[in-house]
Amino acid sequence: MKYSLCIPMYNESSIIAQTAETLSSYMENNFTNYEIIFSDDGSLDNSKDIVASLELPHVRIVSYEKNAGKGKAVRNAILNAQGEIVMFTDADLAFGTAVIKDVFEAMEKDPDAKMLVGSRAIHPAGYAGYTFIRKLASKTYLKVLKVFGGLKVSDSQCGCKAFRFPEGKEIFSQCLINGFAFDFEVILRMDQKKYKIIEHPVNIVNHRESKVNIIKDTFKMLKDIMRIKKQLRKESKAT
Ligand SMILES: Nc1nc2c(ncn2[C@@H]2O[C@H](COP(=O)(O)OP(=O)(O)OP(=O)(O)O)[C@@H](O)[C@H]2O)c(=O)[nH]1
Ligand SMILES: [Mg+2]
Repeated sequence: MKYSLCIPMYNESSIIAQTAETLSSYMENNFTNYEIIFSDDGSLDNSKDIVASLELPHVRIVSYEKNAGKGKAVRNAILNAQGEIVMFTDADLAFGTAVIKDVFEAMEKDPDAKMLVGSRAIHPAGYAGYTFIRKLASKTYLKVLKVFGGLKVSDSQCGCKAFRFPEGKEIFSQCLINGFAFDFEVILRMDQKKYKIIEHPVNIVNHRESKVNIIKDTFKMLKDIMRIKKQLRKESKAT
C-alpha cells in the first residue's frame, strides 16, 4: 500500500524546513512506501526553494505562480498524488505528527471509507487553546453549514483529512472552490455520490497566530458556500 501525505503551503518560509525535516523522519520511521507532496500556493517567499534544497527522499513539490487559496493547493496535490490513501494536513503541523499514522490506519481498517474527516468536535480537547473569538467563528460557521448547507459531519474545517483513491481523485477533479470553503464542497460531493465518510477525533497540539482574517475570510467562505450549492443544483439538474 502506498501512502501520500500532502502539505499545502503559502508563505511558510519561517517554519517549512523544520516541518519538512520532521515529516520526512516521521514517514521514514513509520512507512515503507510513501511520498510527501508540498503544494505551493503561489507563495511570495521562498518556501518551495527551501523544501527543494533539503533534497529529502520521497519528497515532491507541486506549484503554480499565483496565490489562489488553500483549496487549490490541496486539489493540486491530490490530483498529483500516487498513493492509494492520501492525506493532507497543515504546514504548521497543528495536529501533530502522531495523527498521521492514526488517520492512515483508520482508513485501512475500513475499506469502505472513501473519506476521513478529522474532527475537533468529537475530541475532548478539540478546541483547547482557541481564543474565544476564533472558537466562536469556527462554531458559528459550522452551524451555518449544518442548518443552511445540509452538512452531515461534525466538523468541516479541520485541516486534517484523508481520501481513498480512485474516488478521492474523482471528486477533487470536479471541485471548483479555491478558498477555505473547499472542504465543504468535497464533503457535499462525496455525500452526493453516497461515498462513505468516517470521522476521526483530532486536536490542535501546536498553536500559532492565525493568518485567517475572520471577517474577510468568513464572508468569502459564505459566498463560496452559496456558489457550491448553486453549482451542485445545476449539475444534478443536468444529469
Ligand atoms: N492562510 C492561507 N493559508 C494557505 C493558503 N494557501 C495554502 N495555505 C495553507 O493552508 C494551511 C492552513 O492555513 P492557516 O493559515 O493555518 O489556516 P487555518 O488553519 O484554517 O486557520 P487557523 O485556525 O487560524 O490557523 C497552511 O498549511 C497554509 O500554508 C492561503 O492562500 N492562505
Ligand atoms: Mg492553522
